[in-house]
Amino acid sequence: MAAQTSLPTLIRKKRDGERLEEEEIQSFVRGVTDGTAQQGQIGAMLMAIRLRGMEAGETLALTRAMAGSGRALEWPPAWRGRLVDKHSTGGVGDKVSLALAPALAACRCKVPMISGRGLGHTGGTLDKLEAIPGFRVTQSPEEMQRILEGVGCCIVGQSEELAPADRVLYSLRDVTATVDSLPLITASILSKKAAEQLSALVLDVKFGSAALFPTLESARELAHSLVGVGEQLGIRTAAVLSRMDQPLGRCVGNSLEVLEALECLHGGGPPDLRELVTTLGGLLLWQCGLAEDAERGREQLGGALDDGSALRTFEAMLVAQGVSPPTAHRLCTGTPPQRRQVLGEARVREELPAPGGGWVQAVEALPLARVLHKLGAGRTRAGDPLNPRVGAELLVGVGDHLQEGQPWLRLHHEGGLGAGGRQALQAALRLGPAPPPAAPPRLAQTILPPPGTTGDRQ
Ligand code: IUR
Repeated sequence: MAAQTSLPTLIRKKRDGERLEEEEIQSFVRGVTDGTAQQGQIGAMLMAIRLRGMEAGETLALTRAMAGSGRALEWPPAWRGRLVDKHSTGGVGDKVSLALAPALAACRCKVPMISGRGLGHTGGTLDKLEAIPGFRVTQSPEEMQRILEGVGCCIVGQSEELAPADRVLYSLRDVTATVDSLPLITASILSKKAAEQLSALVLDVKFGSAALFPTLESARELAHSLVGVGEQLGIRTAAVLSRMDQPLGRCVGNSLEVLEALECLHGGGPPDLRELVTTLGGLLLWQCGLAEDAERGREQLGGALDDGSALRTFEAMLVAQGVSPPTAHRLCTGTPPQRRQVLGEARVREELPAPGGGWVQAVEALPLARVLHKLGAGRTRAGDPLNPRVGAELLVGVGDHLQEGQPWLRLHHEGGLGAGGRQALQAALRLGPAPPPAAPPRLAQTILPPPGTTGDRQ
């Protein structure tokens, strides 16, 4: 019987390129969850999957088994069809969730958003929110339900009980060079979303020099895998392929990104941020049947940013998650200096002069993020502390003209930016003798499931 097949036999089977049966995958995940599988065995299986790949049916079975390894969230039946979430594969300056979750809630969705922390050069939504004094990312499922009843959205960390097999596999992938595996990424992301019992999900799959996947083609392959498996799980799933060579918006660093998300929640902020927020939200409103199509959904979402309802929802979410009402109110409705005062500022603010004159061709996200990381904005290992006040504001955009010596970047730090850091930052600014050609759009493509494929269309 497959269920009794020993782990070495399963590993050998995958190693030799054979297809694993559903029960065999379940048996592997059971071993991962109950601790009977040895770390070496898990690592070997991960590498076999990384090298041999998985068919769509195997990936679906792995996702289901991982989702079933822990508790599933439960929601009142009246919310069916309106439970939504967004997942991003990680970028620089990505503060989309902070504006998107409350804007969706203001449009009558229920948003139990489960987010992550930053690692390496990419930022994490939980770290951004923790820049706000008092904000608590740890909430029990019961607390989440209470917040969704009163406010409509919450943004929380992954609890121990949700898809525990993913926690084990993800930490081992990091140390076994098996992170970049399509079936493993798909199962990891979607197992948590399946346990969230969502109606609809939108994925922001990033590509480019500062993304997990460098090319559009590789990101598209992941998006198709995610959309296909998501639909098989009964979640209406769509993906947007978005470029990640340059930071999203003008600010990078946790406190600065909160401030920029607030600008978006006030109906302003950088156009690329608003475009991504409204596109992702518009797709979700359409998938839920709350908008006739994605374009109307986008307008509706934009309306919630413009009329103050998304901002009021954000303020209510902050209070529900531990921020004192006066602090939340001051942050959301105060003047820009009052908002900055709530979050506090780094000791040093330093403007970098352009090393020469010319037209801005690009500002590269990866070197910028790496320098900020060294200055304390990011973490190298899970659990490392970080300084939310460290960050950078771009003072120019692509297509602007700069004179030599004109400031192009304002850095916020606590000291310690040496000559090497300054040099690395200057290299992030690419200048040319003529205006750049029209930039390719940040949003390259939307991937939708073929019509009529979702199992559960309530
Ligand atoms: N985020 C996840 O939740 N899982 C993954 O495998 C990756 C990002 I890569």
